[in-house]
Amino acid sequence: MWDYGVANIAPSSTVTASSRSNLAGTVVDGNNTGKGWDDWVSGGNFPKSSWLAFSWTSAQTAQEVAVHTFRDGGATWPSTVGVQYKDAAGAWVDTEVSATLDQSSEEAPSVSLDVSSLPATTGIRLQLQTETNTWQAISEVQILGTPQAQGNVCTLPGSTTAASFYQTEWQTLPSKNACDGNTSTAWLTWRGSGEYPDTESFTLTPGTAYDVSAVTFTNTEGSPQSVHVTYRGTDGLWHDAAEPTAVASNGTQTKVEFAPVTATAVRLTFATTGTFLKIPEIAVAGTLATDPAAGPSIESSAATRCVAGKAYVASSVKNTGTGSVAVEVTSAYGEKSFATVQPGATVSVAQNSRQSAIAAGTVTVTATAGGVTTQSAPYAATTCG
Ligand SMILES: [Ca+2]
Ligand SMILES: [Ca+2]
Repeated sequence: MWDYGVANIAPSSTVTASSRSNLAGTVVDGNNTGKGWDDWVSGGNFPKSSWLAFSWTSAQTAQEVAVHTFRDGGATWPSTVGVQYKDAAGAWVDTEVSATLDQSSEEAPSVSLDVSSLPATTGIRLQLQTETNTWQAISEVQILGTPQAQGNVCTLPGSTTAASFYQTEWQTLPSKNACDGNTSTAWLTWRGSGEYPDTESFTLTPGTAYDVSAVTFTNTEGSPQSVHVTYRGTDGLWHDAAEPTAVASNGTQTKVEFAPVTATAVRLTFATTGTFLKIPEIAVAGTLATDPAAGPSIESSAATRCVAGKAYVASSVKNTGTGSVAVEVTSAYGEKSFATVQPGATVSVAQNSRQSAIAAGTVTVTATAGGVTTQSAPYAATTCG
């Protein structure tokens, strides 16, 4: 089951730490169990208080922070983890959100912090406090947040990239350079050996599902022959998005457009027989995918009223979504169906109990449009006459 509309936005943040900054990146490398960052210092006097901070260039809406600690020969994890966020002025603000970790655990604990009460923010900082005289070790931090609704999926928070190869002889020009919004940095597959494989690939993983419809890039060096765009669907399998397309001459944009596909990853496989490629930016146009199994959006209510001394249950259902829905209203006094309720429209039904007094109850409302939404609308007891 794919988790629609939620992505780990921690890997797209800039991670900083109170100490041992060179290890900070290991808490967002996707490895939840390996040795990551710690606040170890020499001399045996360990910090009782350390922090890890995650910053983004635009405000993010976070729902949950998962902290995976690491057992480094003993209970090398915090006693408590507290959450701060960055306000609009850039100051760190304390919150009530914190977790206590079991110091007697045999296994390194993982904790989940509910941060859904926090405002949208450009930064989240974890305050790590320990009561023991040892270092604090964190394997990984995942921050589940709401991804951006649409745009260039390549540069959106939550997206990560990988490549079959990048020019590593000087530790530079990795695949992420093609998704940093900066045309002066590039992904390069040049090899000093001059021996080139027949293909090089670039894989974009957004962290959630996007409806993707176009890929554009401009090659600047080497002479890749073609590009084949494939995607990983919500079924976990790879499919063709488009037929292989010739790469335009250097300096000219190549654009591959196709009918929208719901993708959890997008891969560009370049034919590079005898050559390499250099691409400053790859743009992947996408819109956040919605769960097709989710039911339609409705609002329902019920109340009682008296007509000629008899109690009626009056129900109304509003279609608050963007497509038409079928609605069924069922109470103890009958049922009523509406085959088509247009977006924004409200339908009402009054069901006669044929009694002067009725007890409190509920009306069941079912709306169907692909998926099914069921709501219960309560009404109070009433006496007429
Ligand atoms: Ca890690
Ligand atoms: Ca770039």
